[in-house]
Amino acid sequence: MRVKQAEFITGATRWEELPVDGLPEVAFVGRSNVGKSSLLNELTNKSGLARTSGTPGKTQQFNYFLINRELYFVDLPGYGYAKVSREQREYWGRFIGQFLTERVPLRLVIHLIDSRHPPQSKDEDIMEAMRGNPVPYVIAHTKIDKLSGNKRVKSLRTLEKALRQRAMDVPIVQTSAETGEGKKELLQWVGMLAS
Ligand SMILES: Nc1nc2c(ncn2[C@@H]2O[C@H](COP(=O)(O)OP(=O)(O)OP(=O)(O)O)[C@@H](O)[C@H]2O)c(=O)[nH]1
Ligand SMILES: [Mg+2]
Repeated sequence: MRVKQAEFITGATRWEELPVDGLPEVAFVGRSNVGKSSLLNELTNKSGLARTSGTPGKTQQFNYFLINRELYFVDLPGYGYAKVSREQREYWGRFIGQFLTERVPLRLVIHLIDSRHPPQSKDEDIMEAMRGNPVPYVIAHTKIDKLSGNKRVKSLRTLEKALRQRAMDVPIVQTSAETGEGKKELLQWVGMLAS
């Protein structure tokens, strides 16, 4: 698919605030600072659309962006960031868990995992939430521009192993918001599964 138009619609902090128009939704989920907002900007060709930051914990809402007037990209708050208050973390943890399992218009979950590290326990929580979940699930292995040759292959193998241990067969796309690597492939998944 090609993104011709992208605009911010709303930021929700409670379930009651989520849109009720029923348009298909693509969720960007992952640990704080993994690059969710940056990847969303890259996919929409709009560098300032979603706010990004070097400081984790930037996104504190479910931010809805309407794409081509036909579906939403939803930029989720990062989970697992220690410096956000414990209540706040638990709140988002529950909200995200409920969203992944109960949100009716959800058509695709893009789980971002930092390619420089093996999956962390919070990543494994998301994998578990998606195991047996009928909603299509794709992993974006982010910041791949920071790895070269051998390290790229190694990190991919580590992730594949974590999935195999759960008997999960999940497409993995290596992405970079810096170089645009993986953009086309990820948008193909969106086009195929969500629109
Ligand atoms: N080198 C490199 N840096 C990236 C990439 N994607 C994001 N970053 C950097 O990583 C930091 C975090 O990016 P964000 O997009 O704000 O991350 P986020 O997942 O939205 O973070 P929260 O909203 O806090 O959960 C920023 O400093 C980005 O510039 C990438 O593909 N390559
Ligand atoms: Mg963000």
